[in-house]
Amino acid sequence: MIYFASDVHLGSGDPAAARTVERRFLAWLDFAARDAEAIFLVGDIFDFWFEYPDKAPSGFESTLNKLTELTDRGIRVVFFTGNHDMWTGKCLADECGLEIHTEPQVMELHGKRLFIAHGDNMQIDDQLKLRLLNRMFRSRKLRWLVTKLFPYDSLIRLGRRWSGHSRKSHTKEIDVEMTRPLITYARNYAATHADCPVAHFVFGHMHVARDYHEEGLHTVHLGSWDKTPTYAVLDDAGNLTLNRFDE
Ligand SMILES: [Mn+2]
Repeated sequence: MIYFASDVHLGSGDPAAARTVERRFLAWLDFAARDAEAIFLVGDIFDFWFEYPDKAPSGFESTLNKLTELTDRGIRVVFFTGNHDMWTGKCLADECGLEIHTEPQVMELHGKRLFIAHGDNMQIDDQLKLRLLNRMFRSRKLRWLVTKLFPYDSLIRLGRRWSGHSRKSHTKEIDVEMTRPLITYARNYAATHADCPVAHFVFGHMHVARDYHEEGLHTVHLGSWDKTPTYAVLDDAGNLTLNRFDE
């Protein structure tokens, strides 16, 4: 079995809320690990993650220990960066053993082709501001400069404030229609890659759980974890389903 989750946003909200979500996520990792060959974390697992060359954010020790335990046991854990946690470094990759991807990937899993992406940098060709932000956030030079200009603690403080603000401005109007640009993206992708068809598209980012089917297209949108945790599972026959996690 292969499991998928996104948008856990660990560390967001007040400490009690953050602890509840982390406890839930740890319970889900244990649940998935019972029969998982692989666990895909499809972006925004952390509400704000920024690694300096020699320093990683504190407060996520339970999660990091659990992820390390899983990779030590031989479970493949694949981490797609989201717009809140794209600044990964050796802590997640080397110490926890995660396989990191910063771009959408097409992978063959259980005999099916899957297109997997967080979903934050897609269908934005006509949105100049988002395109600029996307380039800025992904710039290696700028990241290097930030680590020189800002002491670690002040960057983390700033980042957490930005994350909270960004999330609030997004959660106001959550509705299922927000998945439409990603469905359009998938439809276009399918039309231009008819020679090697994708069986399932997996996206996060919109914080709406949706299992969408139309003729020749299947997209799964992983929801956020603040209220109703959802995850997807790919069974050995290559069927992908969206589920709700009840502890
Ligand atoms: Mn998110």
